[in-house]
Amino acid sequence: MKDFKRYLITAALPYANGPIHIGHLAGCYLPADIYVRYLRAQKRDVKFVGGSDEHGVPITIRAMKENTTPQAIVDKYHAIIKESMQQMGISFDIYSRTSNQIHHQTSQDFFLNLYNKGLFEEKESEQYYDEKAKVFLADRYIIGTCPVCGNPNAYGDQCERCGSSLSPEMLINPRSALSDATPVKKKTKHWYFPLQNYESFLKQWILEEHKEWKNNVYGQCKSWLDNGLQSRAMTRDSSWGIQVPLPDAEGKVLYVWFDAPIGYISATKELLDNWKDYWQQQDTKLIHFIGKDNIVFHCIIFPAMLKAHGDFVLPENVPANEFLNIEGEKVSTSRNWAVWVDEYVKDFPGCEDVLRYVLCSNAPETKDNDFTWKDFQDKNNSELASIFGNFVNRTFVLMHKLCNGKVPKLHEDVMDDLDRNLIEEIKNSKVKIQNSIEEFKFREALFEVIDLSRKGNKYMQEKEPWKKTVNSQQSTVNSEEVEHNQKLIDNCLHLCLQLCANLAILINPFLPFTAKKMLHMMKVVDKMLDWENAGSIKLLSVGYSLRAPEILFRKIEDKEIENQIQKLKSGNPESLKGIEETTSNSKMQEAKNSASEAGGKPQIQYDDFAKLDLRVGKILSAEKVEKADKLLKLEIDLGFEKRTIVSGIALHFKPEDIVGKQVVVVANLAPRKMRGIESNGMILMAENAAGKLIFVNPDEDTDAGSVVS
Ligand code: B3M
Ligand code: ZN
Repeated sequence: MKDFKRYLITAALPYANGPIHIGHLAGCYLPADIYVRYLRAQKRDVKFVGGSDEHGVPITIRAMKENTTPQAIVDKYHAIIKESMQQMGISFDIYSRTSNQIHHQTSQDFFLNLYNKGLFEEKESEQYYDEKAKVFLADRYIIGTCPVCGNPNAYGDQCERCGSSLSPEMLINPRSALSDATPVKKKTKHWYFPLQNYESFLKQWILEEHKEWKNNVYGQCKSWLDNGLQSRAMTRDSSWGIQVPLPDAEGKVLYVWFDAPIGYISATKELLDNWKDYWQQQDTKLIHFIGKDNIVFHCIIFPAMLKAHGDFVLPENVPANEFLNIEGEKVSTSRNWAVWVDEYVKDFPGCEDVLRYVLCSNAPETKDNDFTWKDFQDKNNSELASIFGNFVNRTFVLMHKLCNGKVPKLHEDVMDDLDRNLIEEIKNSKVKIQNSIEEFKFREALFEVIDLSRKGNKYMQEKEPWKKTVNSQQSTVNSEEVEHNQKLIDNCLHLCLQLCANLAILINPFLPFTAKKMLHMMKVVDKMLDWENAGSIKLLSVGYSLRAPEILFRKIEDKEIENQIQKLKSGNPESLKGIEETTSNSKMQEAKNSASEAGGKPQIQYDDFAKLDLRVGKILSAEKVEKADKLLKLEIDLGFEKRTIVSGIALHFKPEDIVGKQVVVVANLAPRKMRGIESNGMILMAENAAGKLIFVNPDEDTDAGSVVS
């Protein structure tokens, strides 16, 4: 095994086009953070870098939707994301952003390095252009009818309903997702990176030299390499991004996947004067934590770029996770089927570690996994609170009750097998946990920590120190017996306290806030958490007085869980957060799974439909709702009465533009309060593939109140 002197850990740069959700945490931020905290506790030389990815089409689309500039979008979401990371304890040494000058410079230098070596192919091609929006359109932003299944909202690269791979030419009635204009062909020049030239290097490096990579990662790489690589354009036509640093490149920017991974280098430069040690010394262990949709970029394209440049180390491992589903369904930001981190921390203050625990113990390490609120509650109540928290709490309570609040002695003369076994378990657990973490098996490692606390509970239950107290008033008790019993109590609580100290060290990478609380209770300094201390039963000195216990994990009530499920299912427009991450599916060719997204709700009976009272209405007035940038308050004429309806469409329409429009209204929807306004019904909207909203209304002017059936 190679001897590494320093570690450089990266976690994927999230697009600053929306807040992060728990899928992001489970995918890469949490595992990266656990690993880094473990390495720090091991006193290894480690740097953890990350930042926001602020370029690319997702940002420009979002800006168009919110009717603002890309810069305003990235400023807003970078701040939100950065705060969420901090709140969840993701302990980056630097969380930077790709709009920083240093990153622009670093990326341009990188590009020029390859350019000057003559490594790019310059090619002219015809690409689709939106004359209304004045932009070239990526395939994904061309929508039309699928020639195979007739889906009217198929993308230019793929139909999400039938799974066919498409090209824009194949679409019937193609239109721009941005403006609805019919795309036209226009000539444009770009710089292509011939990945095929790196095929044999990649095959050797990954398929031969990195057989230890996780199966899901290795398998994906193998299939890319087996299928053969091709040249890829590393530039785009756009006004947002990093200028191509060449004289004849007006209006051209670097492809976002060219510049984003270089962001890891720029962030390290920003952090350290000696950044080159981390990027250019062969004894650096570089590890990229990412989600599975980023594998090809981190294992194939970026390493080929690094190789072509020649000055940099290659990643030693890329432990990508699979996806986290929610309540059995894929995360969908456009449908708001997601649990947002910024909302979680507001809804569950002080429970950051609970989320860390649930996401880690359920992490999609080898396959897609499911997050459910019920499971969240169970894991908190019956594992964290009832096992781990309970053990620590009992230990402290009994120590105060039976040992004057001080660490009691360990009396060798009365030690028995139970005591010796527990000491063994403490030592063994450390080794198991350590091995699992080193292999990126964080679920397994966390399970071991909880299991050790379970063993603590069992030990205490068998020892029953509370039964050993004797009432000294009792005349029958002789002093020898009292002394003996006190020794047994001492031994039990001595070992339980040492176990608590061990648990603090072992849980620290996973649940750092909890470890901190435990340090406070034990009145010890951070240094105690050094990994080398784990396994020892000499962490707390005899006679040292400790604080009263704090509750580490409160119970989570049914009501809280019901509220979350309700919030999720209502698709609450107030929290309509994002547009779909548009790239991952096409990258992954995963469309087969998404039939349900494309219209696969379960079948209903006519009676179900007949329950709806659908009416034609007319918008009489519309105004913005204060402090809710997504809501409009509408007055709607339903013929037989006027209604107030609050609708989450404010980002899509100006109030003055929609007055007088006819709409279809669900007239018998139970009233609901939003921002203090009672909403009586709902208007129907269609959403196109790019997330643009379109009114559903009758073909010709129709009397208000007309029944729709
Ligand atoms: N922003 C894509 C994503 O969030 C991208 C990752 C960049 S890592 C260099 O899936
Ligand atoms: Zn289709």
